[in-house]
Amino acid sequence: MKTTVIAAALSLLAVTNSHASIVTSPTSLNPGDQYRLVFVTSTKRNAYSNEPADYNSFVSTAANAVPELLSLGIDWFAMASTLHVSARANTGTDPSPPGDTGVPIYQLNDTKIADHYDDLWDASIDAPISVYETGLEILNTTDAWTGSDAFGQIFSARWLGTNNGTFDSMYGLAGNGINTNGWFSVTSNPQEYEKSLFGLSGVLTVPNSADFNGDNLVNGIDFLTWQENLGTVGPLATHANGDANGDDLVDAADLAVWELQYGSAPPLATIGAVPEPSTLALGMLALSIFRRREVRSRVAPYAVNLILALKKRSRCDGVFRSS
Ligand SMILES: [Ca+2]
Ligand SMILES: [Ca+2]
Ligand SMILES: [Ca+2]
Repeated sequence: MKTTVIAAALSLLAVTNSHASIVTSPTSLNPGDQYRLVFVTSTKRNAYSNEPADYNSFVSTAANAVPELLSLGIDWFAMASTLHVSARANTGTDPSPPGDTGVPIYQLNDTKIADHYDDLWDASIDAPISVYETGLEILNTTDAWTGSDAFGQIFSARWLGTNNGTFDSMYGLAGNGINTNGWFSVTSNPQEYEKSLFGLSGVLTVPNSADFNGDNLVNGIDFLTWQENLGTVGPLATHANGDANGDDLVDAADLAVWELQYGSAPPLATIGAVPEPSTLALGMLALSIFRRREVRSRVAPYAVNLILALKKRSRCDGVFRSS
């Protein structure tokens, strides 16, 4: 018990002590939702190289120097065009077919930049990209190499590493002071200049979480939230109301997540695509819906027992006032 409490306290301390301003799991999304993260490198480099891998390595080095980003275990890509590879292609953000292809893109202060890849590459972003990988805000502006036009395509004779009649490459602008129209393709500069780059993560998924009140701890308070909203279906079944797995139901499956995570911090974002619900999971979901009334009738004694147990624990962790 003491070990669990100390571990939870230490993990909380670790979060508050390092880059507290970095948000790696956007608060407006629900478990199961996919997204990508973007930042501006605080480090700068020239634009001599014509190799996408060099720029990808540069943004990865910046990201992986930050514990919160390193712990995601995700790949990072430079939003940059070279001779044969556009920024779209290098980042896997080709908006094809047109419409709403792709996932939303957030920066590290929880601000959404684009709803999907079409929105990213329509020459205008929803908000300036204004946060370094360290979580620091860029109050004015800073340059970032892109080698691209405003639509994320290779800029003719101005890609990174070009020697096609010129040694100038295109750059864009980051920071709170920028115009969000044409942000990605402002003008060109000599490649010897040192500039930032935009780094984009691979696709991340918001994990199941039973931390319903967002205090970074899964405990009895979150259980009470689940209990109060048990049986809620549809738009009211939000994460804040006890939907731990994002299926728009507050039911026994959410309690199972709570039980798994009890006494710990909620998990970090996970990598990759949302797995298709397995036959087993679908079967369990059907069963949980079928049993909802039964669960409701059974939960009262269950909850009482659990709260009694939690009150016993309160001598250790102070979740509840002792009675
Ligand atoms: Ca847009
Ligand atoms: Ca909580
Ligand atoms: Ca649920």
